[in-house]
Amino acid sequence: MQKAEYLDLYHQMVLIRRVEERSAELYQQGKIGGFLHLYIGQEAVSTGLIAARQPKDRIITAYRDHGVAINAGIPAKSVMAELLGKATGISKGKGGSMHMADVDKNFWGGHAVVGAHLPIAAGLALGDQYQETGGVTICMFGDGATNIGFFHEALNLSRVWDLPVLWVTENNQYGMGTTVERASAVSEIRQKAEGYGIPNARVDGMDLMAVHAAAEEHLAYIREGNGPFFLEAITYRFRGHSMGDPERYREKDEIERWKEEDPIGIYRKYLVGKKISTPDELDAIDQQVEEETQEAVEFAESSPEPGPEQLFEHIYAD
Ligand SMILES: Cc1ncc(C[n+]2csc(CCOP(=O)(O)OP(=O)(O)O)c2C)c(N)n1
Ligand SMILES: [Mg+2]
Repeated sequence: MQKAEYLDLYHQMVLIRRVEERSAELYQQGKIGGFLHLYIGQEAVSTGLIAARQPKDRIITAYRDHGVAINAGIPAKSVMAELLGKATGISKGKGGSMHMADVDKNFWGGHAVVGAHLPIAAGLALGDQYQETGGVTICMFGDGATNIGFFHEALNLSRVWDLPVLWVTENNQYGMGTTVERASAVSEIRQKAEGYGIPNARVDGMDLMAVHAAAEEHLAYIREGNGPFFLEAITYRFRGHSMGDPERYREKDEIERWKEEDPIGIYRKYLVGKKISTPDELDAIDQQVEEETQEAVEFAESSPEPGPEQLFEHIYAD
């Protein structure tokens, strides 16, 4: 990668972090309705994956999707406006936190029902295979989603039909307040791919460069026509499951230990250690992100809400 690309990835991770910190404040002020699931702590996973994709590769994820939207190239102001339910939002203010999407950027959402987007990913990949586009579908989902029937149906078919899908489980150790060990028969989630004959690997999801290298390798493998690959990214969410989670299921010490592995901190050290950048240069990016986030908040707050006539728009395809 060129220096500008390294810095762009830093910019993306810091932007996700700041946009989400600000959205947590706006939520507490009652300006965001519904659920709000923050990606803070997990930024390196989608940043690394999406940096390795080609524009023809599709992305689909669950409800922890604000960061994924930013990585997919959706401007912070469109994400923020969507969070506030404004007409200028990426889903015209009718999707909200869990339903960010932009097909022009090959970002297929944002899905609220746990595991439900995995069969959709298989369908997208089937379309690409049929039309010989050479595109790969990158499908991200939580550890909890791997206990759901959809997961097993989708993985099975992806092998039967050798679909071009990169399955990525973000093992953040919990499904809401339940530890992986309490809900999953195997705690090394990638083992579940073995049952469907899908090659698999684990990666440190706090290390952007490790995720990026893994994504490049596995996307190339899939593109060669080998069928699906399964990647387990080991990660952690620093905030509650969603806003208002009392977090009685985990110790403060555990959160603090994981914060020492902050993906942004690790990447800063990498950039400075490898002499790709300097602390001053990175601080300047932090400042730029601060301004960009402030502009996004102002844009969202001053945007109009969708009118009542919008209730009947975008329900059926023409
Ligand atoms: C089918 C279904 N069952 C239950 C829920 C409620 N629910 C929302 S998030 C969640 C936990 C999912 O955990 P995981 O897949 O690990 O994702 P994470 O929140 O950790 O990113 C549950 C059970 C839901 N949205 N859909
Ligand atoms: Mg989880």
